[in-house]
Amino acid sequence: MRFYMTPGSCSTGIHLLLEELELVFEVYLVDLMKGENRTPEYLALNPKGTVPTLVTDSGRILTDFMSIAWWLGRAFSRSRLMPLELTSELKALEVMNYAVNVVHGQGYTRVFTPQIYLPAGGDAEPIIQQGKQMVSTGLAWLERCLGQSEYLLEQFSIVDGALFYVEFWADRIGLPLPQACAAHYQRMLQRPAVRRVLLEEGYSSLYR
Ligand SMILES: N[C@@H](CCC(=O)N[C@@H](CS)C(=O)NCC(=O)O)C(=O)O
Repeated sequence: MRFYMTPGSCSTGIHLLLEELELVFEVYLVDLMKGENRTPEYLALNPKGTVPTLVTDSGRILTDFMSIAWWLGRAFSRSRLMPLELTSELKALEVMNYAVNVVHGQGYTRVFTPQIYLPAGGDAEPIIQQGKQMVSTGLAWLERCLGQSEYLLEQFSIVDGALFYVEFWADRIGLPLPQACAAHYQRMLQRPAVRRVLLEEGYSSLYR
């Protein structure tokens, strides 16, 4: 398996699922700052120019967080990272979609890349603030989904990978996490696979 990732990006959520599943995979680092996601070679693999990308052992190319997470859950179902019955499956889709496409895709994208929402030379600050507001609203909804539970579904699952990375980014930019998300984030940080991933990706400061 070949895994294309950027440390500290949304691919961290997939990286931790790969580690939780104890899979053997080769890592290919994609430096977004250097535009390595826009090279002809990378675009031939993933025309969207995004990370994560996963190339399975059978050569299937997966290029989207939810599809990769879903495939991992299904392909390695004995590890039980995948919801088993319809109600949990629907919750998994709803929560993952919201974390990935709303909190990340609409909120954090404004915080990290405000320029894509602005005419050249425009003031980035209002866009960043709007993004932070969207993230906070989104996290409040995710907190309601968590309720009093340790994980989003009955047990740790692929969905926690998505929630983790939007919590991790809030921590990185100093945005307060709602109480249940803060507890979930801490719980995730203590998981051996998550710890391994964060140390590998250069975040040892989280464990000091
Ligand atoms: N919806 C995509 C979003 C992936 C995404 O936006 N990844 C970011 C890194 S967190 C990226 O590759 N950005 C580079 C770009 O869009 O040019 C997914 O689920 O994988």
